[in-house]
Amino acid sequence: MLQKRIIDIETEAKQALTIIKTLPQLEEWEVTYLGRKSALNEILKNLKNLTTEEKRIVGPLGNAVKQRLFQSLATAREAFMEQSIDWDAQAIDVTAPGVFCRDGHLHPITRLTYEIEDIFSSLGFSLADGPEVESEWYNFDALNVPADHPARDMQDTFWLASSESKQKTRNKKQERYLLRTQTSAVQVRYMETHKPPFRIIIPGRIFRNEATDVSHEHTFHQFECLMVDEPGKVSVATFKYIAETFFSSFFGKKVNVRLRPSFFPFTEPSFEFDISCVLCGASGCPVCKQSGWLEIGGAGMVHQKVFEAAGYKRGQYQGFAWGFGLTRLAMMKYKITDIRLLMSGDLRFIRQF
Ligand code: FA5
Repeated sequence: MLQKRIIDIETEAKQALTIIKTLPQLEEWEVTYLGRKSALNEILKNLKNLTTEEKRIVGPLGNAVKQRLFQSLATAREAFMEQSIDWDAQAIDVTAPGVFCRDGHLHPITRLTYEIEDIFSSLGFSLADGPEVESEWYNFDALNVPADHPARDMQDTFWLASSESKQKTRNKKQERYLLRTQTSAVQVRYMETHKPPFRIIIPGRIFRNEATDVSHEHTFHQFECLMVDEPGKVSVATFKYIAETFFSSFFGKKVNVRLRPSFFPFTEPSFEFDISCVLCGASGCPVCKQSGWLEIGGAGMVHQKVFEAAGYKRGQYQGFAWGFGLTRLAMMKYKITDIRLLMSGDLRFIRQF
């Protein structure tokens, strides 16, 4: 009796399918014949009330009919989809002009950073890094710049509001935080966890609370170089050689380096260093103000107090450090006349590189 009912359901469902004209009608058909409350589903749900003998016949038959109805539904749905596609509208016009898609590219500062890293890595230097939000200790104290020393005013600082932390510094005063004013802040961080000999470069973004003009930014990039070894193995001459090799490779022509006496609390002796003007070949031009030299950065032999702050013994090691403004170097390389353009985010400017 149930067998006949199932076969009748299948016959009725297939007949109903032949007169369906739209997709909503097909959905209705699905609910009627295959839905949760459909007659076929009711029969299958109540199988448990049948005798074992009946179950053996009704179960497989009910499931087979269900499968066949699902198959019919899929075929009908596919036919409806085919009909609903407007093939003419889908045709591709191969003569239509393409949509222009502009390529992205690296920012000139990023490109220069990679270029400089490549040159230094060919000279055996490895890369080091540090946080932009730095403690007063690494940015100043560890670099031999005491709190009340006028040298701290050489670099105007962005202090972090409520930067008084619960942590005490090594000299027992409250630790304060700032936006690092120089990549030199990474020196002691690195030395605390590494033993000489080593040679590293530290590229990075730094911040100074100063008024901006064509050659001064509040946010710019520096490049630091630190080489430390036993006494007698690293000297000012080593620095000069590395600097000349680097700048010659960077500018693709022979560049000379000149040192002038200067003062940095973390180096002794300290220098400002210039390179021979790459624009006029040191013969004198408006860019080098007819001097034949371009000011590049600061340098010196690492002060023994800096080594001590890192946990090395006084006199145990010797090394040089130098740092230069990467942003100013980019200006020279690409002949950019206003430093503020580089961080302006103005795509008309950036797209020229
Ligand atoms: C320093 O920052 C030292 N940390 C450099 C150093 C490293 C000395 C290791 C000794 C040993 P200074 O403040 O002079 O030094 O800055 C270095 C370079 O950053 C400058 O020569 C200049 O090229 C660049 N610079 C400084 N201020 C600005 C600014 N406001 N905008 C753009 N570039 C700047």
